[in-house]
Amino acid sequence: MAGRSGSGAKRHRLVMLERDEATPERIVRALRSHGCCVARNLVTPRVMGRVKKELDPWLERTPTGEGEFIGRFTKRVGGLVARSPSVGEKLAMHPTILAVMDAMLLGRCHHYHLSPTQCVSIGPDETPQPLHRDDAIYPFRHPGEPSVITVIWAVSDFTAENGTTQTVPGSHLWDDERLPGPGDKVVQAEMPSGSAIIYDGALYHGGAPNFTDRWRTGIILGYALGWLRQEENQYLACPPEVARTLSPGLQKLIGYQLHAPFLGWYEMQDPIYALRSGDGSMPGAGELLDDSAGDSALNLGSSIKRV
Ligand SMILES: O=C(O)CCC(=O)C(=O)O
Ligand SMILES: [Fe+2]
Repeated sequence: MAGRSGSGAKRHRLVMLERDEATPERIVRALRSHGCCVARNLVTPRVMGRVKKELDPWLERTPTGEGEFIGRFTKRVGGLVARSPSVGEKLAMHPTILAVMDAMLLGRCHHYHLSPTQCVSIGPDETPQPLHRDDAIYPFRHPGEPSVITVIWAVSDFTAENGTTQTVPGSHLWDDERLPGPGDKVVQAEMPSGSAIIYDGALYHGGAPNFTDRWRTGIILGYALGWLRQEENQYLACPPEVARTLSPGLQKLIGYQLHAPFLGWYEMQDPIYALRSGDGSMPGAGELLDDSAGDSALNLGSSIKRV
């Protein structure tokens, strides 16, 4: 595909934008060219302070994991929309982030949805996480149009010493055979608390080793095409009784929304029905076909691996 077929002579980099420069247009340009972009200080210390307060009790009661990929000195807490109102309403629904997702994902779906939500707290002595692609959970060939865009929010400062996310700029353009090697430039996403790194799910990246005696805490929020299965099961993480308390936009973002023409129905209704009903009455089947579905340009055939 033109523009995504190789690294060429271009020097790839991790684009860093200050809050006032971090317009959706500039972030999208960086994502298309380099696969990654840092928006510094995108939310205020007050917002991140609230996020931290809501998540600390969950981190305290969560043990470290056990595995090369997930780490042995790293804590991971999911279900963040249910567990932290500020993560849902202030980070997942951040207007700049949503505008970026509109531009990056709406060409191939009628709406996108939140896929994984995970707080990742990397402890002292943690070793590097293997470099990987977040979109490897889906059987698409690379290079191709993005199916996943990930945002990692810095709750604590991210530094070169404490395990910041590391990236291989330009690697979103690589094919499926090429893997990161010694000749590839790995760039650390150093950024203060309240910043976010946004990257194409095809970009090679991973958590870095933590050489300090403090925890590095970040929040992964992935957004995926609305017709793909979400990485984290949002209906278990956020069942109707919890989802009912969220704003309508966030309810839709986590998946309580029909994808045209009729994907994801419940009782033959748009799944938002599950949040609005509750008196025990049965609905008649609804006519779910959406007229706009006919013109959807979901041109998938050549980009899906044979399965
Ligand atoms: O914590 C990080 O910096 C990266 C984590 C990550 O990429 C992952 O777990 O998929
Ligand atoms: Fe990742």
